[in-house]
Amino acid sequence: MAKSPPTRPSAKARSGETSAAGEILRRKAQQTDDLAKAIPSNDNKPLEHGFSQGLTPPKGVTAQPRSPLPTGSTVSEANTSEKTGDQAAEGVNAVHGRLDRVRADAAGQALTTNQGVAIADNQNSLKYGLRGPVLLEDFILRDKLTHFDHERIPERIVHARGSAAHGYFECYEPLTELTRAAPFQEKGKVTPVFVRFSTVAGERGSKDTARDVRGFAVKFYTDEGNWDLVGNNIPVFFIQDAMKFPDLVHAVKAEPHHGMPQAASAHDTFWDFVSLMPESTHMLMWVMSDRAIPRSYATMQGFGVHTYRLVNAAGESVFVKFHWSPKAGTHSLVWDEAVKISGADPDYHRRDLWERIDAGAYPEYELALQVFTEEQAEQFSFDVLDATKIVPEELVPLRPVGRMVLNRNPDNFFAETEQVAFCTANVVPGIDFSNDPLLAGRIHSYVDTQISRLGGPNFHEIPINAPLAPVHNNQRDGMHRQTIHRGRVSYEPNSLGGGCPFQAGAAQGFVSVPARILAEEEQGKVRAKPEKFADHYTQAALFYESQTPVEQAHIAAAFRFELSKVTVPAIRTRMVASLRNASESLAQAVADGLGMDELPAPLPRALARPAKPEVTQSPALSLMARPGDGSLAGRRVALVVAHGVQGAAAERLQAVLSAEGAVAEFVAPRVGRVRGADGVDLEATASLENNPGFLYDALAWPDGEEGVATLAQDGHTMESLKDGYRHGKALLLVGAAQTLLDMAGVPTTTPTGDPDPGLVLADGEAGLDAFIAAIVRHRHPERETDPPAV
Ligand code: HDE
Repeated sequence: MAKSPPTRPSAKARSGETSAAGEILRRKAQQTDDLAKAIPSNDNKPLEHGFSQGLTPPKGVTAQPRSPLPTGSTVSEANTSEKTGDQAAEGVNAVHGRLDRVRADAAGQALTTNQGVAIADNQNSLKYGLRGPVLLEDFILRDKLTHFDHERIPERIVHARGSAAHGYFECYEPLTELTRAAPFQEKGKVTPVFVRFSTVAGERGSKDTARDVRGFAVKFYTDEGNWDLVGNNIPVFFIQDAMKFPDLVHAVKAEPHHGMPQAASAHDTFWDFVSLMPESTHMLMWVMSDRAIPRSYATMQGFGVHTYRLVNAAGESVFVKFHWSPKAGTHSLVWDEAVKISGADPDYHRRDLWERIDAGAYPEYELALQVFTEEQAEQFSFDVLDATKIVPEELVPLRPVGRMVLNRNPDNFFAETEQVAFCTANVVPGIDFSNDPLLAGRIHSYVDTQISRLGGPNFHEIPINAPLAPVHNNQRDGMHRQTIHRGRVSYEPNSLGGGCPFQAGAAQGFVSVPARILAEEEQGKVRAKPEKFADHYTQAALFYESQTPVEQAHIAAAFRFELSKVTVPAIRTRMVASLRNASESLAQAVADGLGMDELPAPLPRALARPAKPEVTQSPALSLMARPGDGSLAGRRVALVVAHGVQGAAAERLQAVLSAEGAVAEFVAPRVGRVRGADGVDLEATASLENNPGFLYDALAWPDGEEGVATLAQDGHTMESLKDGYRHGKALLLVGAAQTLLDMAGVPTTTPTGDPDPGLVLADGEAGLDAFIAAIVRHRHPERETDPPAV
């Protein structure tokens, strides 16, 4: 094999003059022959056989051309123009790589057609006379309308509604003993990421605050290709086998006859299906918990859900589960609040993500791994290939390995957020799959769906999807191909391209971990599940029993709400019968809520005697287990004011909260200037009408008799105060503002007669400190009653 670097012919040597003499063609022929001779045979062929050879594929046979001549498409490539650009740089595919080359900016530029022809008049169609017919020859009008007519692409079948951001992943320490995956090779190694969060059931234009699972999909642009960790904010799933996914999705989406309800599981078909699929029970617990109504994308966890594998350079593999934990802590909305927000601001989570990043309060998440061996997994009471099961943290602790920071908003929603195509099939050397049957279906499904959603097999060339790592293969053509492949070789093995692109071999390339050896009786084609998959209730009980009483009450209330929307009594009964197998007290609470006089008999269980679980309480499963870093970053506080407020004190309140990282804004009956009683005027950036109080994390009413009197006349004030109280938020009422409490019927003690920890009535610095502490606590559920007293 020739080792010396290829020499490039100078531009002069490649000019038309010389080629006219035939010299260049003669050299091309000579060098092509030399190249072909350098690979006299395919020496790797004998290595393609046998099991052990299969584990360590060899590097492909390759030879270096003497110059770019023999592998080029044409000898005229040195005749460059502004359009062709320079002669192809060897080993480069510029379609991939950084986004700069496709970012467009029209500043200072004239309007053109898609062919780059400047448009003189963008106001009128071309007509025959002022009042005459429009002419077919108006290519400018047709260029514009034709493109417009095709501006939409099919939305995602699930996870249609989403929002995304750019950022990076930073590795804490080398994990080389576990994996050869590029992001984990060095301490401080930074890998760019693009992350898309989503709801599942609703259409693209649906509300953000639906009760639903949230997608948490991360695309790592690693040095060795793209790795997509396409997860959710809930660590388990409804079903165990991909065969059931279309059924699940058909059941949860709007019912097909009338297209309702939008973005909601509270309807007959969903509950009909899940009550007949008892393996859903564990996931139902999570989806009925406040996890399914997160406060923001920055305050929810993420999970890879399936068991994956890590593989080190020696080919040794362990099982792994991936966990993302938000630095800001896990915080959720309450249901009444989520319902109201969906009306006032359907873009609530999208806006929150955008504003946090624009304000520099970057969402941050720590990545932790649960690592265990195949032998350990064999001993667990549950099957790690069953996506309806977690591996409790108490059984296998979390090992933090890095952090992810989202620090840049996309430039263009469509080009990036909409066109990004996540595929569970996208793994890199060092990451591999387990035999989870749900995962297997996903490995097929994502690529398949992108082909129709993004219009063909070349969606990997769309800039947001293109890896930073170079791409070279013999795939060709198809709709919307961007790459202009140089040369005439598009097959392997070859000698005319010097064997390139050559097979990378085991040292550099992706090698699948050889499958686990199966017991003799497991060998053979079969459509069935492993026995442990039949335990449908043990972990549902574990989740429910690990929640705080408030969380349990919210779960019961959510089941009650959802099932009260079910119109078929038999489905309600069936669901309550199923819940009895997970928790008698929950089943009873739900039955009471639905006015059922007696509990139905429990549903028959698929497994009479499930294995004894290792863990029966897991405090880590409570949302309260991750309160966050105690900062106010990203919290929105309404300072409710009207003419006659004490301006200076209100300004100070705003300054202190802002210094703590909160977004504190003046909200008045109308936007604009608010006159302070002390001569200090304020600027209201929102009104109680355009931004109702329930859109804020906390509310404060500064002092000032005249201002308070005005607010007392405004029904929005009372609603804001009542909502703030009902939703458990931190409330500060200073001086005269405290009279509003009585008017709104808001008590100052909790139902048990204790002081309300979220209601701050103190003045001055003490009041401020108490208010900040109350906001950090996020919610004050001590005041909750069911039904709400206020
Ligand atoms: Fe998906 N899923 N899914 N899913 N999923 C899609 O891919 C599918 C599953 C998840 O922000 C689709 O590009 C099957 C589990 C996320 O663009 C589709 C099965 C988990 C996203 C698809 C599952 C997910 C998707 C629709 C059962 C959590 C949004 C459009 C075998 C671990 C990604 C698309 C984004 C999207 C198929 C189950 C997460 C149709 C067949 C389990 C976060 O390919």
